[in-house]
Amino acid sequence: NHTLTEIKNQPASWEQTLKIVPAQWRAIAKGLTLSPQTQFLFIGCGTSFYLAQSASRLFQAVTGYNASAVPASEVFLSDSSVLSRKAPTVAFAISRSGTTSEVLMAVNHLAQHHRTVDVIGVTCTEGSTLTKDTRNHIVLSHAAEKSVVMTQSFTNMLLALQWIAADLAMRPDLIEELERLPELAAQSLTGAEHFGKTYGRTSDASSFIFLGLGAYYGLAAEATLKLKEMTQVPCEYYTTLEFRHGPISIVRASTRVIILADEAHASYTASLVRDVRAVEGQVVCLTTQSNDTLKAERGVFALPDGLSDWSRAVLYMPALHFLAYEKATQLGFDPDAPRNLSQVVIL
Ligand code: F1P
Repeated sequence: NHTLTEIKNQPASWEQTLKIVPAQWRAIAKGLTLSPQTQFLFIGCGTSFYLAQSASRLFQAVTGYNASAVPASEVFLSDSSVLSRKAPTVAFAISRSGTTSEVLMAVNHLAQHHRTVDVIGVTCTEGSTLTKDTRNHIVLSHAAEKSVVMTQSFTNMLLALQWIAADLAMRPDLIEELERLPELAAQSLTGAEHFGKTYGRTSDASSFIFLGLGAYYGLAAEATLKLKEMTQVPCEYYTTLEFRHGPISIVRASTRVIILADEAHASYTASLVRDVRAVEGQVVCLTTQSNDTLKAERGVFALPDGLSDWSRAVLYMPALHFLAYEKATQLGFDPDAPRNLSQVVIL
């Protein structure tokens, strides 16, 4: 069972990522010239696009550089709406396989039509086309997967990009927080699996909504994609408070709303929890142990305390991976063989 093994391997693979990324990044950083106008662009497809979304928000929040994310295809299909010819650009091209067509097409488009853009590949596959087509790349071979669905590759590539952001921002305090993640993930893994069993295997929910804001929006999107890939149950994601503006109309008693709750906005989250309950929806928050505002709302899965909202991001994912895995098991699907999917999509 590859998927389960890869979900459980995250504490160990995160540790390895934190060991190898500093040297890889420093070699790249030496050749980069950044100005206050530099903008960072994150591109990818599928899971790697959601990773790009989350990474761009984490990047801008801590470095102050303008950062954005687009699906890789838009770099060559909607070039002028994506790239500014006025601002110097550094692009991170993200792909586990390093062979997804749109990512390679975007990288080649940049090389031909935007020669001043510095492109940095981020992949789990040494020797892939992406590593051949980019002079600079971050390679996390230990986070590669046998499973079609991406689990540890997502969190490891995100963690690598967070480390890079913290380094660029000269924030040793955040680097220290990131270095605590493997141990915190190991300690909370049993709890994360229990979360998956409770809300995936034992619960009768037949549709799911994932909510997150800021950098957590990309995580909510990825949680949705995992569940969709492994189970095909109806599932959607929204940025947290937007859910009230229309989508809440789809909530029924069989709908499970899962909120990736940050510490900073607990009172807003608590009021949303009450709104969902008022329309008979089932709701659970993923938040920290000491979040008393949300604890009072019941239905809380407690993540370890002591980290900033910024550093905690990847810690939400194992519980959401287990949820998708356990729901697939409940419905009799093989999580290793998702319907209609293959490891790589080639155009
Ligand atoms: C991206 C991706 C996956 C998805 C599917 C096809 O792959 O879209 O997110 O699960 O299996 O490929 P990659 O570019 O990161 O290798």
